[in-house]
Order: sequence, then C-alpha cells, then structure tokens
Amino acid sequence: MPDAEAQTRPILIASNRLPFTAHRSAGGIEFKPSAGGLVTALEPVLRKRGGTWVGWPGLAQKKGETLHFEAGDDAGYEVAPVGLSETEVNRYYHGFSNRTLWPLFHSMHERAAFDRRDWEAYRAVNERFASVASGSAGDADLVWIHDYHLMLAPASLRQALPGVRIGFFLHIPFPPFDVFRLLPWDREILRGLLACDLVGFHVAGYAQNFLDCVERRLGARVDRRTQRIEWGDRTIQVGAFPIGIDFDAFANKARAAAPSPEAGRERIVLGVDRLDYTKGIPERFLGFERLLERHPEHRERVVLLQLAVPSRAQVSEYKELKREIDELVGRINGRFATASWSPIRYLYRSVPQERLVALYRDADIALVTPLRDGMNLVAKEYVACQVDEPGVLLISEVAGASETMREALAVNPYSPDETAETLHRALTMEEDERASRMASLRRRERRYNLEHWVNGFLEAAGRESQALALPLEQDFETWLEPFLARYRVALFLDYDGTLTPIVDHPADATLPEAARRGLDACAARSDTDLSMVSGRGLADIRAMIGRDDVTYAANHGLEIEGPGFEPFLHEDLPHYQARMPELTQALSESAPEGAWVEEKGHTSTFHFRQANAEDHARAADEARRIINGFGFQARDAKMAVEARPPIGWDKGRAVLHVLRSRYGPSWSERVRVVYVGDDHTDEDAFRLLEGLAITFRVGRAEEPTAASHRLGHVEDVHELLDWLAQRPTHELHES
Ligand code: ADQ
Repeated sequence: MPDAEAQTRPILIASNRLPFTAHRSAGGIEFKPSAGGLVTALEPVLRKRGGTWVGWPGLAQKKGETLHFEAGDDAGYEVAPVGLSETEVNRYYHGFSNRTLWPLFHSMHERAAFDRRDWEAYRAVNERFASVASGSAGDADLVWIHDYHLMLAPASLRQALPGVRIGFFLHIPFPPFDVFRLLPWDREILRGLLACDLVGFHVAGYAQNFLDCVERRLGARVDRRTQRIEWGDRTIQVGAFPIGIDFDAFANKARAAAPSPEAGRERIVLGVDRLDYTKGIPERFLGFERLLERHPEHRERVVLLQLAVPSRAQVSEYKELKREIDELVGRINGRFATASWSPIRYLYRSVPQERLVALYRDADIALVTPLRDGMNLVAKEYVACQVDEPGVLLISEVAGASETMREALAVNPYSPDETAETLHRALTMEEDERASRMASLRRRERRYNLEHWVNGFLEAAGRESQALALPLEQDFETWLEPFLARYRVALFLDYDGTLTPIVDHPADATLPEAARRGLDACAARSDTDLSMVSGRGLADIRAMIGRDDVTYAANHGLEIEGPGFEPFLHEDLPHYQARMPELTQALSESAPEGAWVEEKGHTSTFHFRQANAEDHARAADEARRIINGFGFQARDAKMAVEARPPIGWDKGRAVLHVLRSRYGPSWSERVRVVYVGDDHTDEDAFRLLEGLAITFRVGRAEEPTAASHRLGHVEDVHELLDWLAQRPTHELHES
C-alpha cells in the first residue's frame, strides 16, 4: 500500500494502562482522562487516524462489576478496556510483570522471582488483551503494542488475525543473553515477540541483545547488518527508536514558571525519579556523601534535592527501599547538617508539572544515575527546561539516554567515588563549557522529540520487510562447520515440504532439480550418509528419490530399509495391515467432493485440501472419528488426517533405530546428525535429537518447534544441501 494512504488508516494501540484512570462509582466503573508523555504523544495520532486504545483501566474488577466507558464527543477514537480480577492484578501485574520481568530485564536477576502461577496469569491476561484487540481491530492498519507487560499478546493476535501488521515497542532495556536465558519461559517470550512485523527498542544495544537471544535460543536466522530475523516463513524487522519528549512544551512551561522557592540560597543538585530500586537513589546519596567528605568546600553551598514519586508501594521490596532511603537521608543529614543547612532534601511525592519544570530550570546540576534504565526521560526533561543559566547533566552510563546524550557527564552509578568526582567537576565547570554542552544537548533533543519518535516508529512499521536472502555460505559455516568437522555426517531429510514444495496431489511432488543436484553431491561424499524420513509408503518414496545408497524410513518410520543393516518392519504391523483396506474404504465413502484417500500399505492418509473450504473442518472430524473407530490413531497433517497403527513409534524412534543399526549403540560419538523437516510429525525427531543434533524446521512461523534452527523455505534446504556437499573435508575421528 502506498505510504500516504497507509498513514490515514486507523490504528490500534495496546498498552497495560489506558490513557484513562478508572474510579469506582455507584453505576460501576467510570473513567477520567489521565495525562502523561506517551498519552500526549499517541493521542493526536489516534485522533487524526481514528482507532482504538486497548488497556487495563488500573483498577481490579470485582465479581459481577461492569466497565462503563463513555468517550467524550471529541475523543475521535475508541477505548476498549480489559478487565482484570484482583488475583490477575496480583499475578500478572505485580507478579510476573513487576517481580519477574522488571528486575530481570534491568539485569538484576537476583531480585527476580520465578513463579509458575504468575507466568500462567501473564499468559492468560496477554491472551485476553489479544482477544480484545482482535475484536476491536476493525480495519486498523497497524496494531502497536507497548512494553513488557504484553510480550505474549502479539502471538495470540497473529493467530486471530494472520494478516494484520503488528509493531511492538519495549520501554525498558532488553537484557543480554546470559541474563535473559535465566527466565524459565524465555523461548515463549521470544516467540511472542516474533509474531510482530517490527520490534523496537530504545537503543541499538538492546536490539543487539534481542537478536542474540533469538539466534541462540531459537536458532532463528538473523541478518545483523539490516537487523532482520527470518522466523519460519516470516521476516521480522528489529530497530532502535530512541524515545524523545515534547521538547517545546517543556521549554515553554519552563519559561513561564515562577521561580522555585529553593532557588538562590544554595546550588541545587536535583534528582527526580519514581521510587524504584533501578533508579539508584541510595547509591546516589552515597556519592553525594563522598563529595562532602572529599570536597568540604561544597558543604553549606550545595543541596541535593531528591524528588521521588511513590511507585508500586504494595510490593514489599519497594517498601524496604523506602525505609532504606529514609535511613540514609537521616544518617547523612545527621553527619553533615549545620544550624542553617541540611545536605539532602528528600520529597516523597509527585509534584505538579509547573513546579517540576521550575526546578529543572533552576537546578545547577541534574543527577540522573539509574543502575539501569531503558532510556530515562528525566534527563531529557531537564535539558528541555534549561532555558536560563546553563546547568550540567550527569547521566548514568547504563541508562539508554547516555547513548545519545553525549555531551552530558557520564558516571558509573555503582561508584560513589566516581559520582563524587564527577559532581565536583560539574560544580566547578566554567560557564563556557556548560553553555556549549547544554546547547548541543538541547539541539539534539529538540530535533529528536516525541513526535519524531512516533513518526519514525509508525513509518518503519508500515514498511514491508523484505525476506532475507537465501542463507549464505557463512551462515552455515558459523553454525554447522564446527559441529561437523572431523565427523561422519548422518543426514536425515523429510520429503514433502522439505525437499519439495507442498502441492495439491502427492504424486505431483516430484524432486526439484536443485534438490536432486544437492542429494547426488552429498551422496557422492564418502563421509556423508543420507536417509529419507517420510510419511509416504516405502515404494513411493524410493521411486521419488530413485537411489539405492539411501536409507528409507517410510510410513513415518514403521518400515525401514537401507544399506548396511537388516530391513525393519514393526512386529505389530501385520495385525493392522489386515484391517487397512476396510478403513480405506470407510474413509473414501465419507469423503466430500475433492477429498480422497491415499493408501500407503501400513498407513493411509485422508487428504481434504481440494475439498470446499467450508467442508474442511467437518470432513476432518469425520475422518478422525472413523480412524479411531477402526482402532487406528488419527494424526493431523497438512490439510490431511493420517491413519496410523496405534504403535508407540514415530519418526524420532525411526531415526534412533537407523542410527543404532548403522553405527552401533555409541553412535553419538561416531557421527554427527543433521535432520531437516517441515511438519509436526518431524517434531518427534526434533525432540528426541535435542542437544544431540542440528535440526531444522522449514516454513510456518506460527508453529512452535523443538528444532534447534529454522529455515524459511524449501529453497533454503537446497542451499543447505549444496553447502553440505561442498563443505571442507577432514580426516575423520572414527577411523
Ligand atoms: P520510567 O521508569 O517511569 O519509564 P522515566 O523515563 O525517568 O522512567 O520517566 C519518569 C517520569 O516521571 C518523567 O516524565 C518524570 O517527569 C516523572 N516524574 C518523576 N518523578 C516525579 C515527581 N516527583 N513528580 C512528578 N513527576 C515525576 C519507563 C522506562 C524508561 C523510559 C520510559 C519511556 O523505565 O527508561 O525512558 O519508560 O519509554
């Protein structure tokens, strides 16, 4: 779609909280608009384009209570509230979001709690968000999901609306691989995010961390240069979108605000935070104490004014933090205070914006020293409000903001010595230097403001991502070469959907030329053994491949033949084989027009791909009923239902049988196994080979897999075969 048209279509925004706060009244729950940076930025977009905001109203819903929302006449967009029970608020919000993800994503894993019940509530609530979103999406052009509370929602939404565009923005850091993997549900979270078309972070470092995790935990193929991920048959764009603030609004308010009562007497060092352990408030106080110790000339001349907004006050860790801060303030003030001066002024409350901007304007120094922070808006607000005498910004080097705010003085927030010395430097900095640093900071923040951020994200979300180029040789070299070097390779390949594209009729799925070339070249190597593992009958798959030096595990492995070992036929098979003709007959009789039955000797498959779409569900149900009635096992396949003898046997066991028969019980020391398949019948093999082989699942992104890697398309498999055929030869371990 052309960009201009896309920019006028409605969008849907989903975030944990609505831009409205709920209040209880006699008639149920009612809403009042609330303000805030994000709301101020996104509301105009929603007003202009129309759309819906989906979110939790911020109040636990009592049993039987209803949510009433009446948008004002001028709202211009809809609001869809997601109700949460008290238990859900505790488990999804206070629990998994704020006790698990918040500390872990800020690299404070020792504070993170891992509770399965919290996780289950998180999953359930995310599904509810997705279902409200899909019900409200209408003709929305884009669904934009915000933040760590909703990382699974994209997956459920993708299932409900496969064609919708989904963008996601994370407002907190994305941690490095070593930290992220501590989450017991890390893969589910990654899979949730990979249902998006665009995943955005504040800075490039977080995007890199995300790419690392996706590559190492899910085996997805990643193009680091263009920051794209191949996830089955989909492509996901990743990017850094550093958030900005409404610069002019802050600057104008600062110009208009009355002087702060604090201004004038001492020089002000200002701290402004939500009361949160990530913000480094105690560490900041210790740094300030060190300044007073080491540089006594600042005593009675400087005051640290710390504002802290109460936050998550019901969580015990936050109560403890408040106590710790109160004690520290008492101790430091007790140590240095004189009759007319206290070094720290600490206000535990939210202050009105007019007062906040005046303080930002009048403060000589802003001390922004979080122990970790996605971005940090306080640093930007301070800069915007510096409309008079230029002050100095100190910024933690582990806040996202430090990546772009280069003219600020960077500090390691964990080091009181460094904080003290940097503060001293700021307090003694010449005006020239202060002015030139502040002017650059202001120029950048004015340009990269909130509007720039919104537009940048929306524009990227509207752009269609190009699929990755076919895997390059070096992709396989990095994963495969070290694993395979000096070993014999046992290569197991599924046929339909892996070597050949899926077609309407199995007989038409002849081997493409590129696949034949690759197979021939692999078979020609003395260090490579080929096996086909297919749901097809033995004669059929043999005819399709047409080689005698290949092992065939046909009928999902119930029948195996190959060079170097006795043919295998499962001992229970003859019993079921006798019943097969009758079953086939019953299935054929049940088939609606277009559906048909493929008899494969020991198994048979009911295909309904070519029947009318509206008959599919009923035909499949009926086929399953008949198959079960005959004492066979029904397994779903691509637009088909397979009837298999109810024998505890599958592709995984078949692979194990081939490996043991060919290479002996200690096969894993002698050969390296590579398995490629596209279907859920291949999952049995992927699971069994976990940690023992390199396994590839081809195609469909929405299906979870136990495979260690994914490939997008059949053509990628052909590339893999070419690489395997041409890989370097080494002297083998076994000989
Ligand atoms: P927060 O963790 O909430 O945001 P931050 O970006 O600093 O952190 O925003 C805090 C906001 O609260 C600022 O707008 C500030 O003005 C306001 N505030 C703080 N103390 C106040 C007080 N005492 N009175 C009134 N207002 C006060 C999360 C991430 C950040 C990321 C933002 C936006 O943790 O890293 O920058 O989202 O993406």
